[in-house]
Amino acid sequence: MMRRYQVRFGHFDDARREYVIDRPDTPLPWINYLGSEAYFGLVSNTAGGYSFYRDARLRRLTRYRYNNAPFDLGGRYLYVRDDATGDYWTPSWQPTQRDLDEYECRHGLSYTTIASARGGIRAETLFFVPLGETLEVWRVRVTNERDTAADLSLFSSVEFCLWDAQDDATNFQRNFSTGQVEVADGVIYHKTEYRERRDHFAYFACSEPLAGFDTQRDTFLGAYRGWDRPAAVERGAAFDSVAHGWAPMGSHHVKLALEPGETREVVFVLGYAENPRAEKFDPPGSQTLNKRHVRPTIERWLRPETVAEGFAALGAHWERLLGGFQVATPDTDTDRMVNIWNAYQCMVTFNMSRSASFYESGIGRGMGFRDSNQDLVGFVHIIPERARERILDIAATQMDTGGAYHQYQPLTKRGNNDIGQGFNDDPLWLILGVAAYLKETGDTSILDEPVPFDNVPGSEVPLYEHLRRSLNYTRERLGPHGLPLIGRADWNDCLNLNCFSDTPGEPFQTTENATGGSAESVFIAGQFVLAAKELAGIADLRGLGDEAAEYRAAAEKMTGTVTEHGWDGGWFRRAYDFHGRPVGSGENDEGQIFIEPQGMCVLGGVGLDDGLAVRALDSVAERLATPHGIVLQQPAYSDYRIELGEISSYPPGYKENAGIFCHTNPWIMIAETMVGNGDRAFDYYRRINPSVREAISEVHRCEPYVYPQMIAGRDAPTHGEAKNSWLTGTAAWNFVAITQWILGIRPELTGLRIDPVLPAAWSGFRATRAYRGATYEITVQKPAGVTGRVTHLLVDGERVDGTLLPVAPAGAVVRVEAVVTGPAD
Ligand code: BGC
Ligand code: IFM
Repeated sequence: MMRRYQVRFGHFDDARREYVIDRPDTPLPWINYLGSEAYFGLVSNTAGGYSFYRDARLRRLTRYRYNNAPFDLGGRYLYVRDDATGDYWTPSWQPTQRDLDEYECRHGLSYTTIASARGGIRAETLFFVPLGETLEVWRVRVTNERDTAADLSLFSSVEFCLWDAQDDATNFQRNFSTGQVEVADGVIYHKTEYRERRDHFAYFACSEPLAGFDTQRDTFLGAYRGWDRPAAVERGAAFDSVAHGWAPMGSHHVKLALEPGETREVVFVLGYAENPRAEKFDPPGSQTLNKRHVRPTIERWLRPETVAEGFAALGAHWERLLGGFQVATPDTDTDRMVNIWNAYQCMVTFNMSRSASFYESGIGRGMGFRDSNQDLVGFVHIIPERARERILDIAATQMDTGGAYHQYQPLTKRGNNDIGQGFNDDPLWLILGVAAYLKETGDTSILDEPVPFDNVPGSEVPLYEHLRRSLNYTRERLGPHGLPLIGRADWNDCLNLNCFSDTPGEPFQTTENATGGSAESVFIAGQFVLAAKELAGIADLRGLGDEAAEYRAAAEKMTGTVTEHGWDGGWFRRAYDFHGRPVGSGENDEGQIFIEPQGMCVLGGVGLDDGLAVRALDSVAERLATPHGIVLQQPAYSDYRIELGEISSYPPGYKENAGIFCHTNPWIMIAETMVGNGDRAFDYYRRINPSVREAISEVHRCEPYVYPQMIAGRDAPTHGEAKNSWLTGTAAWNFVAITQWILGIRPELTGLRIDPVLPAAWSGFRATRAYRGATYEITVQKPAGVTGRVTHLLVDGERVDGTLLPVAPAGAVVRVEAVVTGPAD
């Protein structure tokens, strides 16, 4: 299939909450995620992708090859063979790429279907992970649409990863000899390392009697062959191979004789199991797998009724999750992102942090301290109890100094030092994450939960004490201007300002000098002001009035410092480098203005009273905004500069060097609402909204249903091209920007506020919002052309002055009407 030039590669089916891809050769693999609790998988529109249990690095079930072409190669491939002619193909198009007469992939909420037809044989596969299970189901329906009978073969295939994906990708000399499988009653068990330190295995089962199986990849494929022409499929018979070392895989061969018009359903189940230590061997001392306890699960999920019920339960689950917040605005792109895709992406980022996508390897990173706190800001209203658990997990990795590991491993929940420590913004995000949780739930009991430092038993203190230490961490680390020390970096991982060297041209950076260096961050200053005010509100809730006043005073003082040393005349400076020179200043030849402090300082309230905020935001509009979104800084660095670090290592227009780093854009949207500019806020919102950008899919190239981390900036030859889709804080922050600030439905510590800042052209909107057990049916009216704010609410017909809703009893359904009044635009 040669690619035709075209703008779109599919369409949204909002009623079914699906994105429908109608040709397989999308500009890049367009993917989806399976699973939402412990067992996860990635699946592309051509069935590429892999699966893991809890931890993409330590419990990888199926193998993925990094930097492959295309980059989703390796997957859940099914092969259909017409046994009369020997013609064979993959209904997912990849990897055989044989022409298909029809093709349709539907990515839905935690499931994907791929349907296609060739030569009168239709195959439709549904992939999903049932709730509460550690397995995935593939339900394949094969239909003979010919007017003659068809003798077909169906082959499944997965390649097993040898569990620790890092080791699997590097330690071949060992791993070529460790692979072990067992085939019993038609089920393929992958049990490599079952005998040693771990006690787990994978199973791959099929609902039909088998004509054969394979478990050794190179037998199945044949020598010098790839997944596009496996020998077993080509000859129409499996080899019944049993892997001893090399590359264990799983393949079932099923024969299907279909009458004209007949459909057969075949179910495959791929799962993960652990044995209690005592039952490891069966009988004790032998090397036979104890598989008794998984047989009932396997048998249950191979039954079509169980699959149908499990899939219906998944749909009901998502209906419950999303039903608590739905909006109807004049803008379809807004509605579908808020109601479906943005919320869904928040859930995926919450589960994955930045670990596993087609841009993140799953072996490079665990859960980010900073990232995971921000992810829950967008997700907390969907499953507050999981947000609670996450907060406690994150806080338990914090040091008693208030400092943080930058990342922790999801399986062990222990901090890892892969990237190191000393990102000085990290601790403050914990305050912001906890504040978001409290605003949503009102559950102050979390503050008294005993939480250890660095997971050391016996070191437990109430969570509230962790928050105090987070704030103090910044206060104890101020630089020459009284601004917070940046450490290794702040939110911008690539701004490494303590990168100094005794030898010109030689980078020299150790954790010690990086954290102890003297470079300062105006971004952290803004974040500190925000966090100190949040913590003051939390202290008030605990009746600690004096402490709250002290935090407010600290916020005030830092505001003064920012105004004195962080203001450049038209915008907020970004930082001071190790040598005390400003970064993000008109004094610089490049990198004169950065987006992050303009957003974060205004979010903290800096500049709202004295007009600095408005001036900073005007500078953003003039210097940083492009039709594809707002770039991170300007002018881009044209060369590497040792005193700035990694940021200057990117070519101009990419990533942190003046790319459109989407995560930062919603901070500006929020800031614009704070100064009352709904038109600008919403305009910025639409510039990076993936649904809006669907119309330019051949430029944007990434999935049109989720946010990417980055869109190439104006200095890049590929301006407008997206990269790093899915795992980005953009998801959470855009959700917050549109729902809490533009639509203005904003949880606060004392209740829900309704304070929209809308585009002038809108004539209002409606929303349903579940909040602390009650449901609010909200109508906001606004004459088109008017700008302004809501001054009072009608709550079940009763007037309430201001914009804060009284908290209703759990179970209540409350009608809220709000009218925007103000000047004509
Ligand atoms: C940035 C990368 C950077 C990495 C270093 C990421 O968040 O986007 O550009 O190399 O962090 O930690
Ligand atoms: O802030 C970081 C984030 O933690 C990971 N992705 C890139 C961002 C900016 O550097």
